[in-house]
Amino acid sequence: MTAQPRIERHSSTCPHDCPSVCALDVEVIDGGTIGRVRGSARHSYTAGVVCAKVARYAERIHHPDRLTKPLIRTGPKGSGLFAPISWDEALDRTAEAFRSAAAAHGPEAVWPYYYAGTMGLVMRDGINRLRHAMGYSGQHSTICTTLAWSGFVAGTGRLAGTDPREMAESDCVVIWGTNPVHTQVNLMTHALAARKARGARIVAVDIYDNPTMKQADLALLVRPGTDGALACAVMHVLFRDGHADRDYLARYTDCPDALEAHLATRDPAWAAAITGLSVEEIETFARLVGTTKNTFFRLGYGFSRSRNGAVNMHAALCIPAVTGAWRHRGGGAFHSNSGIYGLDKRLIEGLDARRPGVRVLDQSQIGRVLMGDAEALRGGPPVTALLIQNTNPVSVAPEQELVKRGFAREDLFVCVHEQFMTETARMADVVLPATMFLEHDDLYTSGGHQHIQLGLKRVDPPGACRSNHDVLTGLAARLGAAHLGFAMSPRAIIDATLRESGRGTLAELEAAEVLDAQPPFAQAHYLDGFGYPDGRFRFSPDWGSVPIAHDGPRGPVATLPPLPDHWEAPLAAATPEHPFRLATSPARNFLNSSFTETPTSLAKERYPTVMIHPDDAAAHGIGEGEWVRLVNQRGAVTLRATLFPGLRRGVLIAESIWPNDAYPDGRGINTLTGADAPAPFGGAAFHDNHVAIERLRH
Ligand SMILES: Nc1nc2c(c(=O)[nH]1)N[C@H]1C(S)=C(S)[C@@H](COP(=O)(O)OP(=O)(O)OC[C@H]3O[C@@H](n4cnc5c(=O)[nH]c(N)nc54)[C@H](O)[C@@H]3O)O[C@H]1N2
Ligand SMILES: Nc1nc2c(c(=O)[nH]1)N[C@H]1C(S)=C(S)[C@@H](COP(=O)(O)OP(=O)(O)OC[C@H]3O[C@@H](n4cnc5c(=O)[nH]c(N)nc54)[C@H](O)[C@@H]3O)O[C@H]1N2
Ligand code: SF4
Ligand SMILES: [Mo]
Repeated sequence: MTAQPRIERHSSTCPHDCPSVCALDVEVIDGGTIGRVRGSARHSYTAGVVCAKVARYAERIHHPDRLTKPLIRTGPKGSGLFAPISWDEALDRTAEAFRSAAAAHGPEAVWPYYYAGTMGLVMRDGINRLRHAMGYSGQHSTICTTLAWSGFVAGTGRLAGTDPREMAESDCVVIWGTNPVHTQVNLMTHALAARKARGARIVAVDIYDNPTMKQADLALLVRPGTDGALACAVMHVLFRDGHADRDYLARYTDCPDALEAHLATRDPAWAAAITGLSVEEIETFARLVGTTKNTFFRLGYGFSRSRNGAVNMHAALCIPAVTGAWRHRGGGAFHSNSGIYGLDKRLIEGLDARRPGVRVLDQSQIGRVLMGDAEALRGGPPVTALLIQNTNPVSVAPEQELVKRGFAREDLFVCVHEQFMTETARMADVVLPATMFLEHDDLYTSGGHQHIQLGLKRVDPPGACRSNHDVLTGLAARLGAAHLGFAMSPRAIIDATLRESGRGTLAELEAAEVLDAQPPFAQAHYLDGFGYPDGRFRFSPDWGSVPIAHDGPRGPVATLPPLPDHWEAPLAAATPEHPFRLATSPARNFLNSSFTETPTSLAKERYPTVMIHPDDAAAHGIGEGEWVRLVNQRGAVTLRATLFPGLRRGVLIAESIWPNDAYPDGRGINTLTGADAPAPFGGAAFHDNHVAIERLRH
């Protein structure tokens, strides 16, 4: 007779790089095996829902291919030949490599490189403590949020907005440039609840008829990078038809008269020619948001991933300032709440140890940095040693040809701390096995809602896996990096961080499960003033001094349009040689490059494809499922075509970031994407590419 398994249920937090930051209920079977993972029904934003990827997390945490031992390279770089070594030896070798890099070129030759594979603050950002304590090169984190945040804060002066739960009280939800059915499923829960309860209309704005667009009452299919034109024409109609809230404009905005005059020529016919929408569609959208005062604008990341992305984000954000939607419950705009928490990060990031004048390198330009591009190196020494946590640049970073050549450099030492043998780990000299979120303690904030949450250790890790914190502590001891944070446990760091931030204690948070940090209504709706000294929304931002915290250099701000507009100039426009515009939108079953290792996600996504309009396919003699090559000045990618009518002609969509080696010649989609830094502060224009498409004959 077999004993009944013992099932415990624990609360946790999804650690992945997703605005939803779901509160989880996790089954632990017999103290060590993860069972079902559900969305917490007690959490006001998660509301009992998680995405399918995380519901089947047992596949990822108990994956047979997880790294469980430190490894050292035994064959040529990238050969995949490694031998197990002890932790002491692995950390000694890594510390020794960092010491010799610093001895030869100064500490800036070492570049700790990280991103948000875990969103836990201790495990994600602790690497900065080592960086600052040692004077290693800085990282300007541009790969995801820079364009979007710059555009939003340009208008509001602060990265915050309407409580996303207020969507339930809205009569019109505009889902603009995000595909939440794939990327943050909980947004749909709240939007659909508004529709069900009060007949709210759902509008979606995207460049292909994705599953979010299919759920919309009004689906606006724009050409890539033209959202600024749509926003301008909508505002033109609002002024023209008396839907501008002139009292609000006078009290809360900087230059409504200049805006109105500027928009006089930007009418629906003008925007129709640019966006590909009909005049009727633009008029319908404008009438809807003009007559529905409590319209909720949910502005996503996707439409900011173009070289004019900050301008487009700002332009869309100007609409609720014209209608005065911010005055109403359920109205206004929301992009990210990352600005509301005000946590004191000194202990986690070692900000007090930071040395002035240390160079800061652009994360997205890792290919250029490693290939010795003098501008990317900011005139400083070469990078000869990397420590990588929570990111997989040999897959996700633009300009992959440079990235791969850079990682292959014989004089470069690379230590990768990972959960799986990713493409980046394969290029390493030392590979260290990492814990997963249920195997370590961490603290989380959320971009997509307003809670501070915990994710505590619930099971032991497999094999010899160690947490990011433990690796950093081990390296700090060997390198002589002094900081209080290296002498503390993650729990002690969490407790101290909460206390020093006026957010209670670890024990209190553990008892309460979550802390709701939502600012009061008047503040969230900016009714007590926008985040600029005069309290006014900026239709005409001073782009050079937008108040977002970042370490990078400023882009060519002089060229940015002074008022919301269609800014064509920086786009990778279609040309006779490269007649198609390519976007690399997210796949449903992968999360960036994570979950490309789990069997169910792989089975559902099948293989890399590019969507093409059937008429374009016919014009190029391309049939369903046939092999094609996408080509631009950076390289060529071979994948299969799939015919999709829900696209504008001349537009291609390649969903996902498959590993390079999922493509027949080992070149993945980021072979084609660029790392040039868009205005005003850099970023990565993943959806702004021009390419040619060629049919391959076999
Ligand atoms: N399943 C899944 N979930 C994810 C991710 C994933 O890869 N897969 N990634 C996670 C991460 S790191 C992030 S930052 C978030 C991002 O999530 P989102 O905010 O949703 O942003 P994107 O995924 O970049 O793109 C969203 C949509 O923008 C569209 N788009 C592209 N260009 C334009 C344009 O010019 N105009 C308009 N209107 N739309 C455009 C794309 O076609 C896509 O449908 O998602 C997170 N969640
Ligand atoms: N073509 C194209 N490229 C893109 C995008 C796109 O839309 N199109 N999106 C971009 C965006 S928005 C982003 S954010 C980036 C993200 O790209 P990545 O930073 O690569 O994103 P993730 O897949 O979230 O996580 C990376 C790795 O972190 C590891 N990891 C997770 N938790 C831990 C941990 O606790 N410790 C350690 N040591 N490792 C851990 C995971 O195993 C995973 O391999 O990709 C960008 N690249
Ligand atoms: S929706 Fe996002 S936060 Fe929620 S479980 Fe899925 S990946 Fe995690
Ligand atoms: Mo991202």
